[in-house]
Amino acid sequence: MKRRNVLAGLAAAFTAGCAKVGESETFSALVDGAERLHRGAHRLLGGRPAMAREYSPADISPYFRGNGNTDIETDFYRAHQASNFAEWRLEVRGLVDRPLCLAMDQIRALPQRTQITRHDCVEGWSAIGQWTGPQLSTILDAAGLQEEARFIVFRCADDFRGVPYYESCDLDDAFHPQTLIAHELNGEPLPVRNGAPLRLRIERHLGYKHAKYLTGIEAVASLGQIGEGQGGYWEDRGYQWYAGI
Ligand SMILES: Nc1nc2c(c(=O)[nH]1)N[C@H]1C(S)=C(S)[C@@H](COP(=O)(O)O)O[C@H]1N2
Ligand SMILES: [Mo]
Repeated sequence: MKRRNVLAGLAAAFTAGCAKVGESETFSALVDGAERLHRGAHRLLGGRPAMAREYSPADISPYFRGNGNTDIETDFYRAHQASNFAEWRLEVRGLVDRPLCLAMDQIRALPQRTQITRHDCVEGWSAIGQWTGPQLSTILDAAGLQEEARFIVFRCADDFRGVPYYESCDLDDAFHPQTLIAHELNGEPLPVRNGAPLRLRIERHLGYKHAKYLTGIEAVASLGQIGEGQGGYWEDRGYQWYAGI
């Protein structure tokens, strides 16, 4: 898909985030801004270019188990589940020129990537699955990262005993071609246990980095003020932030 078509699709999502609806700029302003700030391809040249191994359809695990939280017992989540997540929104905010409020249809209308990868959990299990969704870089380019942005924080709908789950990554991983906002597993909408309706795929990293139940993406200059300051729910409890594999 041509870049301009992508941005045309996203123009409607530019509403200064999910809280305030109805403030939209002209389409041309959006295109100009996004092209000026396009930088994904350049970042990869200096970063960690290696791709995670991709597998063939025959390798797909018959059942992709759920781990950590595998359901959310809140009225918020139950209401979205009852309507098949048709009204779910992904808010893109923080150090961006154009905060976005992305509807599921808009996320599905972006250029999609499908990849078959192996998920490795520190608890000692692995599974191979096929994931589909837009690359995170497409969404970040549309929002326009500001110069001060250094990390992307992923906000989730679930918590453990009232402490919200969250994750984060640096810009090399955020713009990596295999970093997806996935809405399908094995060709079907994500099951609830695997993070319906949206979850991060950040291949080359351990399982806990792959934030499920995504509600927001936030560009920040530092992780110090978020959660306990270590960059993720499990990182705040002693796990490594750069959980590379
Ligand atoms: N929001 C959220 N994301 C999460 C978790 C969680 O509990 N909540 N668990 C993590 C862990 S430890 C793993 S191994 C994977 C599990 O993904 P799965 O449930 O699709 O197998 O999700 C990760 N992302
Ligand atoms: Mo895990």
